[in-house]
Amino acid sequence: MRVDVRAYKEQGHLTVSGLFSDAEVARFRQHYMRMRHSGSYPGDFSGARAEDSKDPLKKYPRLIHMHRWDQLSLDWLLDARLAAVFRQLLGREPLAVQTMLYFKPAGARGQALHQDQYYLRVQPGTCIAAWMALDDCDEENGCLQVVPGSHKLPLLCPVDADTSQSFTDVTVPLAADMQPEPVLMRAGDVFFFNGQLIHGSFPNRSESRFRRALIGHYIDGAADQVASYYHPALRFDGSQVALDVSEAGGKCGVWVDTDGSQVLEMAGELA
Ligand SMILES: O=C(O)CCC(=O)C(=O)O
Repeated sequence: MRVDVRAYKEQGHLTVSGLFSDAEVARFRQHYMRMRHSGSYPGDFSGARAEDSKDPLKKYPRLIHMHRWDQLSLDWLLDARLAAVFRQLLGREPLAVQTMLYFKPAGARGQALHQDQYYLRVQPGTCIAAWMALDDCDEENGCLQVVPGSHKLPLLCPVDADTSQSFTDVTVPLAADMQPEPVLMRAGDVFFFNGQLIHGSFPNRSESRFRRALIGHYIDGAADQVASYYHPALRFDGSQVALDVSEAGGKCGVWVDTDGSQVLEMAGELA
């Protein structure tokens, strides 16, 4: 299957429709619902302000790094179809570092706009995500939102997020002419996006619909450093790669008004 590499490079994202079948998606849904209902796992995270007992994410916290202890998750993370898309988009296979499962039940908060590289701190290069919809997603159930082309920006300095809308507590400010756009997807579609792309999601406003997603995070195949939380990195054959831990800190961008327009100045320091 050929994918539109030019669109990916221009926009910083690309949807590959129907990459996984209905039967596979049904199996993933059943597998992760069973996993969620049968206990708690390292890294379960229901978010900032999670003390609110009515928060739906209390019952459905995000799962993380399941590939470290769940074979189905590892098999998906290293699936040959994902590798084939990556080879086209990047010219080589990346290294796999993370899985996550977002359940996002009805009424759940979203995740404020952010850049993944803020967390992964890949050097050199950046990260890339494969975000697979396990339910059809649209604005009602809190689909992904992205700012097309924003992958060309450096890391922006984070500010506090509104935790009534987001289960994470940091976000990035947008310039006045930047607007997030919804990413409408069918279950089984996979959305690939660059680690600098500004993205996130709004709350699930539906009465009863889940918006489940299986997410893989990968890093540039030539990278030699990533933040410690993401070790070990894996090749697509499952073997581990020894990388260094990237340093915290570095410069980040802030929007500054200059003669009526906003420009980005690298005036801030990352924590
Ligand atoms: O699924 C969402 O709502 C946000 C996911 C996300 O931000 C990510 O995978 O980095």
